[in-house]
Amino acid sequence: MAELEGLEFGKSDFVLLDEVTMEQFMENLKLRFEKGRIYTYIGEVVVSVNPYRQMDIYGKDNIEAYRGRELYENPPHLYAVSDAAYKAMKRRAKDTCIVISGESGAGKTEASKYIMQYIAAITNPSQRAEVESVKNVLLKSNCVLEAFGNAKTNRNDNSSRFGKYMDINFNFNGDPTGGHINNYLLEKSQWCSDEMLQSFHLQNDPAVYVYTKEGAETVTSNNDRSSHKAVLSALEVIGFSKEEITSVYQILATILLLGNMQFESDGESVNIVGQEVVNRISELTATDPESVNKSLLYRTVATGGGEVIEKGHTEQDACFGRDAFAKALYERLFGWIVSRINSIIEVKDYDPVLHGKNTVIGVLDIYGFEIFDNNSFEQFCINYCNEKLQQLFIELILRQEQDEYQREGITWQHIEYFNNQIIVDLVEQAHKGIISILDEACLTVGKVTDTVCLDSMDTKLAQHPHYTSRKLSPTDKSMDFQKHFRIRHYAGDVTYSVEGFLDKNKDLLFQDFKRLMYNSANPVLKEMWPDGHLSITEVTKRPLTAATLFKNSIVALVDKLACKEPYYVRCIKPNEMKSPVLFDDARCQHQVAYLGLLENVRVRRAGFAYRQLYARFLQRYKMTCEYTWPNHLMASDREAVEAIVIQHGFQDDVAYGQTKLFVRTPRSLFTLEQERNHLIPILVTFLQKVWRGTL
Ligand code: AD9
Ligand code: MG
Repeated sequence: MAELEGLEFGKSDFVLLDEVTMEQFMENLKLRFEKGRIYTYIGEVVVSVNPYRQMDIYGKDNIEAYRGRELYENPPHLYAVSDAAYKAMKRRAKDTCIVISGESGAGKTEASKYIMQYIAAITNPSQRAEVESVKNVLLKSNCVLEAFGNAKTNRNDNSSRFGKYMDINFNFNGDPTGGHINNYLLEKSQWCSDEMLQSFHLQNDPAVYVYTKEGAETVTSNNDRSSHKAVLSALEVIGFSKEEITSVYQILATILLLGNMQFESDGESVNIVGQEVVNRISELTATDPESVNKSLLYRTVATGGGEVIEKGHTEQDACFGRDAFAKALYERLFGWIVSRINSIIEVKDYDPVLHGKNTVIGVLDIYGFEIFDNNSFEQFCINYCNEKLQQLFIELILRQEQDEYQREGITWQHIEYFNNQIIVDLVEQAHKGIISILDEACLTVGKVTDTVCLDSMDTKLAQHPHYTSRKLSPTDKSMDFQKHFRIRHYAGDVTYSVEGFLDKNKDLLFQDFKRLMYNSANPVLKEMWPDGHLSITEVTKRPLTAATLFKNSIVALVDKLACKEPYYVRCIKPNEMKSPVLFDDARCQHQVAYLGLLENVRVRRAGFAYRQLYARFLQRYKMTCEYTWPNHLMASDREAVEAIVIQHGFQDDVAYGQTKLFVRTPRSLFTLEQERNHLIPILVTFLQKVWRGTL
């Protein structure tokens, strides 16, 4: 429970609301936002509202104020949960994780940066060089990943187009020794947009673009030179070699050239407009021009009889192949950068006998639930991911509560909550789930269209309470026949358009491109395309689809998180205008609803809203009771705490655990806090007089 800052700032913990209603929740959230209090707790969960302005709450003094303190001792802050996660890790040798969720532009990435900065600031007090270098690399990796993985979208000027989970490893001293990054790439189909290219500071204009071997400077625009320099220096600090950095820019330049490449057809054959571009690409990728030309205009296919032939592209095929190639280049580059960073920051030579247990804090910054006017495959994946995380959230929060009651010997009252397993199953179940149906359609030989796939879903899922479509609900005109299906997500109904689902789910890159890259004389490039050595007849007939790969990575992520002690940051976006003063009630209420925050408060309150170690409780409230101030003479702290509780008349509202006092309703504590707030100035005046000798 957070320190009360005075009621004019609203309640610093939603658990303190008089009644848990949406009205009261929203009123408190809005009041706090308007008063510049962007963080509020629900127990140990931080609810954060994006302020859209620089707040003076992240400085050195702030870090010091939170360092080593308990949650309720200071106003709610990311630093407080970071410290809680760090303390749990250090004192109890627990692996912990901080899960940051919320929609695009809600402030997740900013939050993850503040958390990392806090952890960096409070560790390695003795400034050991090797630890400093690990910290530096961890922080710099953020800059690189942002440069390559972020783009300006209409919802966020600096939108992360990938989910990121970063483990930070610590030694027994509590100092970082290394880390590991997992990325959850998703928007393959949106990569290489103009914004994307600009975001890594290249000009998408062939007229200005001339690549020279001297370096990458020539591919940057003047405006972006400083941030480009920051990325370049970050790459160097992390430990990328000169050759590697050059290769990165060569690949980016190739993507640019592909973006501007055009084809022409004379009715018989298709050609690339201007051979110069082919030469440049071959130079940049260290491949021979003839092979570049060929992979762009032909594809190798195996006939039924096992014969291998070269089939000329139509103009449409060629455009399609070129785009798939550019996207794949980008995707592999990003994946390679992440794995290079991982190999550099991986904990090496750690001997648990010598160095003690190696503990971990994980930080997850991942796309939140998305509902757009037009929802496609990407939203389907994102929302599935959020279903999985929501399930984990409920499970862990409830499990943690139950564990603690059990440990402390307190009778626990079971709380009903909506178990979204049924929706998770709808998406991921083997054979019957949407992903399975989709995969089956993708692997079927012959012409299977998105509509055929929808039909198949309609047949198999007709009875599912969380699935519907126009065919299954013919009167619902908000959906079109043969186009839409709807999932009743825990966060609300989302109508998906099935158009493009199959294409986005398949690996559409012709093997010829993979071979081309594999045959590159540049070892860095070659390393990114290990599957390029396969000939067309060896290529696996059933490659894993995008949805299945994504599912596997999310399942692995959830497994990782489930064995850690979780801390949560729930981010809310106050408005669509990026305005620091506008609190859009409807938009905020919607987010509160789908993040399940009310449910969270209820769960928290249904058990015991507040629990505290006897000694800590005493320290904070001993001034409110004559038997405990300034010191008590009782046999134990527990008895002293009982005296306080009885003096304030809420003995029916508490339970005494082995080591902690549990308080059921926040009101009791509220009285205590008020009493304390009332007494502090009196005590301060009193003490000042004592010191001055005027008493
Ligand atoms: V996305 O899913 O990656 O599109 P995020 O990550 O949730 O999204 P981000 O952290 O990038 O959002 O925040 C968006 C913008 O809001 C930032 O660029 C800042 O301008 C602004 N922001 C967010 N949090 C803060 C903050 N604590 N203080 C000041 C903030 N500005
Ligand atoms: Mg982000």
